[in-house]
Amino acid sequence: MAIRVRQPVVPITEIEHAAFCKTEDQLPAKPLAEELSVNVRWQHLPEQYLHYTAEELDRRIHQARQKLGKSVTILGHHYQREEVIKYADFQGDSFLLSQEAASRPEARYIVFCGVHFMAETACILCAPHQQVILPNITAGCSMADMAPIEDVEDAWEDLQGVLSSHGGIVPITYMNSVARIKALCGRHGGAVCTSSNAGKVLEWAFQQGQRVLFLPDQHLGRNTALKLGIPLEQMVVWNPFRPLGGNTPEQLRQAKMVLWQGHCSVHTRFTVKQIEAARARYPDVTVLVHPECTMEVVQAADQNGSTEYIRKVINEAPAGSKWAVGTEISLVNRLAINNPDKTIFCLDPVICPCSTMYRIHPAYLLWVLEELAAGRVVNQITVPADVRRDAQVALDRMLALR
Ligand code: CIZ
Repeated sequence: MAIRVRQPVVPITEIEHAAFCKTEDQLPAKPLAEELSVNVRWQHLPEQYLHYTAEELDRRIHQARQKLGKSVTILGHHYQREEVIKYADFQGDSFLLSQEAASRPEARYIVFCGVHFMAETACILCAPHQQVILPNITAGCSMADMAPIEDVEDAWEDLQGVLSSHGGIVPITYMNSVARIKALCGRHGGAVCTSSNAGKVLEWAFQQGQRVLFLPDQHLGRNTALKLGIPLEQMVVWNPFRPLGGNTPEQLRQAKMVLWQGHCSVHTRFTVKQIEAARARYPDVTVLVHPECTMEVVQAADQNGSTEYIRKVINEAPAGSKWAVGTEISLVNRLAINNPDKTIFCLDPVICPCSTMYRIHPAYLLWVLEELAAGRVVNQITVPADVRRDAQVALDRMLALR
C-alpha cells in the first residue's frame, strides 16, 4: 500500500472540544483574547483584534460593511454562534448557502461564516470572478479531516483490487468532505449527497452498481442505508488505519455498503439515555435528531433529518409543542429564541458547540472585512481547476436527482 505525505491540518484537540462546553444555556462571545486563553490554536490576527469589545466589534463590522456595499455577501451556517450569524445576509445549510452565493454574481466577495469544506463548495459553485473567504482559516471540520484524500485514494485503489472483477463500487461522499474527495467521486461515477437527500442519492447509486463506498460519515451512511432496507450484515466499516480497512476480501465482496470510519464529534455526543431522560421529564415531547447521530439514537428518536428539516418542522409546529433536539447547540438555541411559544431544548444537558464552527469569532469576521475595505483579500479559499471540474460532476449528479 502506498504511503503518501499528508496535508497538515489544525487538529481539534480534546482540550478544545471541552473548552467551550457549559451547563448554562447561553454561550456569549468573549473578546477573542479570552477565548484564545483556553489553549486553542486558531489563526493569528493583528493584536488589536484580540481586544475589541462586543460593542467595538459591532460598530466596526457595520462600518466596514457600509464601505463594501453590495460587493460583499456574508453567509452564515446554521451552526454559527449568534454573535456571528446576526451579520449574515443569508442563513442556511452548506449547500443552500453555496447556491445562494452563486446566484448573487454582484457579490464579488463571499465571506463564508462556516467551515473549510463549505467555503470550498461555494468556490466550486460560484462564478470565476467571485472570491470566497473563510474568516478563520483554521475553521475545518473534524469529520472531513477523518477522510484525508491520501487515505481515500489508497482505499479506492485497494477496493479496486478486490472488487473490480466483482461488480465494482460506487463512491458517494457527504457534502462534509474536502473538494478532492468530491472530485474523486465525480471521476469514478459517483456523486455528492447532503443529509437532506442522502436516501435519494443512495437509491441512485444502487442503480449504478451493486455496492457503495460512503464517505466520510459512517453514521449518516448506516442510518440512510437502514432506511432503504439494507441490513447491518451487509455493511462493513472501513478503518483507514488497517489493511483493507480491517476487512477480508470476502467481507468486502459480500458488502453492499462500505462505510468510512468517520463521525461528527457533536452528533455522537447524543445518547439513548438522554432521550429517555427527555421523555421522563416531558412525556409528550417529540425527539428530533440529526442523522449524523448514532444508529441507536436515530432509532430511539421520533424523527430525524437535516438542519433544514429540523428548522422547518419546529418552525411549523403548533404552539405549546415540546421538542428535544439532537443537533448543534447554536441552531437549537436559535430555534428556541425564534419559537418562544414552544418548549425547545437540546438533548445533551452539557452544552458543547461545534468547536470548529466556533472558531469563527466576530473578530475574525471584522478582520477579513476591514482587510477587504482596505483593498486586500485575506483567507481566500481556492480549488484547483481540475478538482473543481470533477467535483462539479459529482455535484451535478446529485442535483439531477432533485
Ligand atoms: O450540510 C450541512 O450544512 C450540514 C453540516 C448539515 C445539515 O444537515 O445541513
